[in-house]
Order: sequence, then structure tokens, then C-alpha cells
Amino acid sequence: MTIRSAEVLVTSPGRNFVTLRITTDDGVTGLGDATLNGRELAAASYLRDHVAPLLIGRDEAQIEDAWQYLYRGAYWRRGPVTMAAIAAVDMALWDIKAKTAGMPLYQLLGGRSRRGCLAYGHASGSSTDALFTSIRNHLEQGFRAIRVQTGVPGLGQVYGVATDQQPGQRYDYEPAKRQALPAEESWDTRAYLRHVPTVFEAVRSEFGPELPLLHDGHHRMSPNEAAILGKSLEPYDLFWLEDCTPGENQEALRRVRSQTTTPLAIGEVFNSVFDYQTLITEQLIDYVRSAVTHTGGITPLKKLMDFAAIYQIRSGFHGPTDISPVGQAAHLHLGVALHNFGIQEYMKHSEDTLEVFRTSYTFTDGLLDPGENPGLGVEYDDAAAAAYEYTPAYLPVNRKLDGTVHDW
Ligand code: EZ4
Ligand code: CO
Repeated sequence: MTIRSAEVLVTSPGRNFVTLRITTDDGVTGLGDATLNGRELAAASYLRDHVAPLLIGRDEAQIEDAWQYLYRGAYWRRGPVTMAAIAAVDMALWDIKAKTAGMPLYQLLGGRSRRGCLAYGHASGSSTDALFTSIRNHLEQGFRAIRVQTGVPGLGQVYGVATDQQPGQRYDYEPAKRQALPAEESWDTRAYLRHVPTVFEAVRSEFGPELPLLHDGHHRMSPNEAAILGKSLEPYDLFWLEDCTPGENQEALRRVRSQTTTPLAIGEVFNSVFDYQTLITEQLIDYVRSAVTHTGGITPLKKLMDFAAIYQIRSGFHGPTDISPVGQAAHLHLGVALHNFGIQEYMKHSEDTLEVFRTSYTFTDGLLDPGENPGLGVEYDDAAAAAYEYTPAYLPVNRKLDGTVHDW
């Protein structure tokens, strides 16, 4: 068989998504996710103008060759736009291969290693009371691990903290705002470093020692500030501290690692194995945070995780709502197959999103499962998608109290 068409589908059911659909000449289709939050049209153009024309007539079965051809053939290696585009091709070709084989994709990745993927949900609140309500809501939905983010006294809206939830209400947090210019939020690291340990103290005394708790620093600390936070959180036994230092500086984690035993996770903004070379070989982290969508697809992420396994490092793939259900399905197929799976981030997509992307994955008793449908198990509804036009949306910019754009 060969590839007959490669269509780039942009839709916005509550938030923007970029999807690649590859169709073979005998009518098998595969889906890939190329969503790049806040820069969606760049990934769509890269695919439509520079990748789709190269795919027509190629053998869709040659996944590794297609990956190397697009990655090395571009001459300009890596970068989020390039890697999101290659990721979409890679996912779509795996989807086609597994559908052709009549198997769920995880079977081609080595078969099942576990019953399901332990998921963590995002709880947040502007105050401790609001945070507790959000944690209880998540526990009621079946979550067995929780990410904890709160407002900081003296600061306004803080990145990663949703509008306070009412009891029983679903958590609907979307960090990119639908507006022509990014929102600007203020940030103060000293106030944050003082406040966070008091939050974890309160959560541990309310919810006990068993519940796995996670926290995301969103790359906002210097190496020494991160070391201070890691140390001050040790009494609360975190599952991980995520993105404590800037993503560009792998050496920063040496300082943090040498100062604290709090487990460390990083990588949602990385786009290749090279971003992890020092981190993995020096064992500076415990969890790989990459997403299939931003790391060039299933092929390189499987290799990355096999490399990480040699150093006792596990997966913790990035699963916010800007990873489409196609990307999230890929995480779950990898997740049940990998031996060194750790945990999977899970923010449920909106009803509108799930009307466009019909998924076969399930969430039961805290575990996500990809399901048994052939391929990735996701279908794209063109008619539903057509109702939602692309709308510009941007992630916020942080400014310090004196107005400077935050350093890191
Ligand atoms: O900032 O998905 O761990 N999850 C996160 C997310 C990311 C956004 C970026 O697109 O940090 O909220
Ligand atoms: Co994060």
C-alpha cells in the first residue's frame, strides 16, 4: 500500500487542536496529533506546506524510515514546530499499522505489562479550603494520585490554578486564554517558596500520608531556589516535583539533585532525546515528562524510555488538555506496554472535544486504559469538528513585581 492523502485538520472545540489524517490507497486511515499550544497554525503550516506533499505515494508501513527521512531530511533538526509535525506523521503511521494488523497499538509495542496506567489529576484552589474541595472532587472521581497547585498570598491569578471548584463540579482548566494577546500575570518566587510547604503540610494533615501528591513548578526557579523548595517539601513525601528549573539548562538539575531527595520530573517542553542526555546519564531526574506530540512521536519516545530504563527512570508523560485525545491515546498504548511506566497525567477533555474525537480509552478506579479497538482507538468526526473554528489563544506571560518579564 502507499499513502494517498495527508490532510491537516484544525478545529477548536473549546480549545485548538491540529490533527493529521493519513489515508492509504486502500482506504485505511491513521490519526496524529500536532497540537502546539498557542502556536497551532505554525505546526499546521509545517505539515500542510512542507510535509504532506512528501508523504503522497510513500509506503505507509515504513515508519522508522519516514521518521528519519523527515527528521534528517529537514536539515534543521529539532524544535517544537518540526517535532510536533513529525510526531503527527509517526502517530498516524502507527495507527495505520495497528489497524491493518487488527490489533490495539500496544500489542505492536510489546504487549501489556500492566492492567492499566495509574493517572494523576490536577487539584487546585485559590485558598486551602478551595484546594481541599478540589482534592475531594478528584478523589470522588476515582483519582488515586493528585497534583496540588494553589494561589500565593499577595499574588493574583497564578498559572496552573483554576477558578475555584464547587463540590461535585468538574475541573475545567485551560491555561491558554482565547484572546488576541497573552494575559500577563505577576510572579514572586520568595512568596511562593514560603507558601508552598504550608500548603503541603495542610494537605498531608487533612488527607493522610498515603495519597501520592505531585507539584509543578512551571520552570520558575533558579537552581538554588529549586534546591530550597525540594528540601522544604521532603517532610511531605512528594511523588514528584515537576519542572522546578528552566528546561534549557540540564546542568541546573545537578544542584537540585545534590541537595534534595524529593523526586524530580521534567521534560514537557523538551523535543528530543538530546534534551535528556545529561539528565538521564547522570541520573538527575526520576521521571520523563515528554509528550508523544512534542517529542516527535511514538517511535522516539519508545527509544527514549528504553534508554531511561537503563538508569531506573520512569515515564510521566505530559497529558494536559492541549495534548489531543489522539496524543493521549498514544500515551496509554505506550503506558500499558512499557516496563518503566511511572504515572500518566490526566485532565479530562471537554464534552465538545470528545464529540470531535471519539475515544475508546477508559478511566476506572484510578487507572487509564487504551481499550481494545484496533490502532490508537480514536475516531475523528469531521461534521462535529466543522462547527468549531480556530480561535487564537495564548498561554500567559509572567512578570515580576517590578514589571520585568520573569527571568527563567
Ligand atoms: O503548562 O499544557 O503539567 N502540565 C502543565 C500544563 C502546561 C500546558 C502547556 O501547554 O504544566 O499546564
Ligand atoms: Co507541567
